[in-house]
Amino acid sequence: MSTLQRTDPEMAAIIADERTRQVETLELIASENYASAAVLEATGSVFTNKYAEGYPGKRYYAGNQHSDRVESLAIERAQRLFGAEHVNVQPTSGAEANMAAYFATIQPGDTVMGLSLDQGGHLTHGSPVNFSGRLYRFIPYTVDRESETLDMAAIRALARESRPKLIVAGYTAYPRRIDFAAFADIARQNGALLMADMSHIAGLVAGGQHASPVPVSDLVTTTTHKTLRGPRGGMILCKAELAEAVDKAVFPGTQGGPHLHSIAGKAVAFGEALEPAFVDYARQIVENAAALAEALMEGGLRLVSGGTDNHLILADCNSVGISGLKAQNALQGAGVITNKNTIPYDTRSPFVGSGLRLGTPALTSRGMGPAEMRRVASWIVRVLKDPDGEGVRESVREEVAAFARSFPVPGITDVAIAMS
Ligand code: DSN
Repeated sequence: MSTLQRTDPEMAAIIADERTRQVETLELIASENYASAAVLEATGSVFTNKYAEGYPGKRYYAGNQHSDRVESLAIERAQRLFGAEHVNVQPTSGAEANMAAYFATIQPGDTVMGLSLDQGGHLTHGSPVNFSGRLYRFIPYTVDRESETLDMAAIRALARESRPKLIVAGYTAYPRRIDFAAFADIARQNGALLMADMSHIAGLVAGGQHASPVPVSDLVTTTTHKTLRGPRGGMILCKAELAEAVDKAVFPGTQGGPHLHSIAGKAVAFGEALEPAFVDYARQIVENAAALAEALMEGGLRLVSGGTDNHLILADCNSVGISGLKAQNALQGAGVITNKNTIPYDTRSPFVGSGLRLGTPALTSRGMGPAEMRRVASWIVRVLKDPDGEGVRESVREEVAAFARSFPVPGITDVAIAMS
């Protein structure tokens, strides 16, 4: 029996249920993944006990000799992984990283350009209900109505007209490659700084499957838990001249004590991403997304922009006559976990949405390939074509659970969890 089972059986049971759910369902949420057993171990370590306000060598409390080693190792590995001049590994999330990046570079009221949330941006890219939209004057850019891809000429014209101090490039529901070099040129020509938010594609960048924003951006923010497969958390990479401003904006500007246990997990994940095998993993994510996209289109689903170049797919559920919400819920009933999403120029509310976002990082972490993606697509199409059919849902759920159980889950079924 584990310590938790003995001391808090109620919580132990909830965690066991979640572990079973993660093993028996197919995880297709594009921003989720399975951290390795090593990442989980470091994240659950005794560093959860330590306060370490400040930075390596300059802490406000005593007893930080090992904290300094943890944070320095994370920084050094992140610098090597992404070729960054300076890295701050303390942001506790992507939103915190973005807040600190803004605090380091712009003032309240300044003009910023970002893709709006309903077109595939992020809350912290200027949504009116978020601090970003409340503090700064965000001018949203959009994707082209026909191609549903970023129109760099239109973005260039908008920058010329609106003269932003900062341009944000990086998205949560954009299935195509991002031309960071073109964004950098637009920023330079218009006297703006470029901030890339590579949260979704950080693992693809690390694995050489997407052009890196690091060399051409003034600063880059990211989460560490999506394609990068680390613990929940954020990070900022920047040019040397922004180092001091970024560090001050993180601490004491927006955060207190760093989460050293998460930073330990980040260091382990960066170490894993530095291994040659991570290139194969990143390549497999992209190949799997392409295979899934093709099979979904053959099954009659329209995909936003007509396909994918990265780890994610945005399906237009209008093509099968239902909303994104209905699709998400029907698939959940069949053990296929996705999320509803708006599509560009959506006419439905964000809570309902016309889109369904699907990603391959988590299934790829379980060792699946294109053949498995085609099976997954056939289950998705079966359910979406009969979303009210309980019989279909039931039989797909049984097939999915048996199929899912036959693929190991990193950090769950590849380790002996102390259960007895
Ligand atoms: N929630 C993340 C996503 O799903 O893309 C963004 O913060």
